[in-house]
Amino acid sequence: MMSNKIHWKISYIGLGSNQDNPIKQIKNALVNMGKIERTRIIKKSSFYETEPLGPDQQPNFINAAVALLTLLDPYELLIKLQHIEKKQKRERGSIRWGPRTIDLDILFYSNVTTNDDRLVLPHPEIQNRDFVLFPLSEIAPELMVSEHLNVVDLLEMEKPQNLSVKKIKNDD
Ligand code: A4P
Ligand code: MG
Repeated sequence: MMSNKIHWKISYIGLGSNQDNPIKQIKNALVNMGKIERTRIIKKSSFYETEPLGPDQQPNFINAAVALLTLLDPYELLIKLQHIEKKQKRERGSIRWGPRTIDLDILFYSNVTTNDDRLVLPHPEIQNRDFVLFPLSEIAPELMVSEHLNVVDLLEMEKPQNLSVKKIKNDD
């Protein structure tokens, strides 16, 4: 009777929004991610208000991170996340330019490394982005990002751009 072959994998997802009520967008994305089949959210970070990386003339972002356990493979998970992005963009009409309502990036999927047109794992910019490292440090401080450096080590290092990241009060 002990023949179950299920293999839950841990994955870390970065969430970002700077348009159309970003806090609401992140909350909606968390609800939607909670409904992904064969997947469970096991940890959630606080929300952070972060200065935009990239074009200056855009609102601050709200960023957060979650840990998932999933039976989906990385590409299946990516498709589910893209469905959520699509759903949350469609609800407020289609602005083609400018900031995004919701961005869901797979930061890590177990110890998988890939580099193709659809998916790059681990996400290649983690170490340069305090808006990813701060939320990640709450849910996975010891996670090794490069061969020798974990999330907390990287958080302490100087970044090319010194963009502000502030934890915000969360009402839930
Ligand atoms: N893709 C490849 N690897 C991955 C992965 N690990 N996770 C592909 C998710 N998607 C991945 O994504 C473009 C393509 O990346 C997808 O088709 C997917 O197959 P996208 O979400 O359509 O485009 P994007 O996210 O706008 O592009 P890009 O270049 O990934 O932007 P970034 O790096 O995500 O940056 N400033 C602050 N403060 N906070 C932010 O969250 N985010 C961005 C967007 C810029 N500045 C920011 C923030
Ligand atoms: Mg993205």
